Amino acid sequence: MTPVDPRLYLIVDPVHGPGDPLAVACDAVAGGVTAVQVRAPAATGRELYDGTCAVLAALRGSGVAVVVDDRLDVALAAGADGVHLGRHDVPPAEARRVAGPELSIGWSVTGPDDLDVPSGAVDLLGIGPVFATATKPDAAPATGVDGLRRLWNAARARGVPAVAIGGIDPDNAGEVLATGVPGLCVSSAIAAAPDPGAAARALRTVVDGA
Ligand code: TZP
Repeated sequence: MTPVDPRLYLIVDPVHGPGDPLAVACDAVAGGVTAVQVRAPAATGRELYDGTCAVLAALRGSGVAVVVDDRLDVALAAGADGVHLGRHDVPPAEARRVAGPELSIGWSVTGPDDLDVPSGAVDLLGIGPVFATATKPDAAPATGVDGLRRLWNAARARGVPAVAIGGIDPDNAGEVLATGVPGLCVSSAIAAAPDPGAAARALRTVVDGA
C-alpha cells in the first residue's frame, strides 16, 4: 500500500463532484497533490466503490495514496490505501482490528473531545473545519486559525501527523501552515478551480515554502 503523504491532500467526489473528477485528480497530482481522498456523501456504496476503483486506476503508478471517506468496507473492497473516519463511522480501533496495520486510518478532529482516540488506532488527523465551507454543509463550527493552533498543539504530542481542513485556499494557506500543522486538505480550492493543476501548483508552492 502507498503511504499517505499529508502535505497537500485533495478531496474529490467522483460521483457528484465538479468538473471531471478523474481529470481533476490527475491534473492535481501532476500539480503537486500528495494524497487523494474519495468522498461522495450522497453516493450509494456501489457508486463510491466504482468511483474509488476509477480513481485508483487513474493514479496507479503515481505514488499518491488513495483514501476513502467514511466507509471501511468500501476502502477494503476497492483496495484503497486508507480510510478516513469520523464520529459517525466505524470506531478507529475496530477499523484497525479489521484492517490491520497497513491501511492508513484518518480521523476527524473538530474539537478537544475528538483527541480522545486510542493510540495506534489512527495514522492521520484531519483538524477543522478551520474556515466556513460550502463543501460540507453539516460540518462542525469553524475553529478559526487560533482554534486550529490549539488543537494541533494538543495533538502533536501523540506523534500522529495532521492536515488542516475546511475553506483553505492559496490566500489563507500561509497563515494555516504558520500554526505548524504538517499538511493542508482542500477540496473546492482545487476541484472547483478553472484549472485544477494550476491551483494545486499554487498551493504546493505555499506548502513547500512553509
Ligand atoms: N470536513 C471538514 S471541512 C470539509 C470536510 C470534508 C470540506 C472541505 O472542503 P473545502 O472545499 O476545501 O472547504
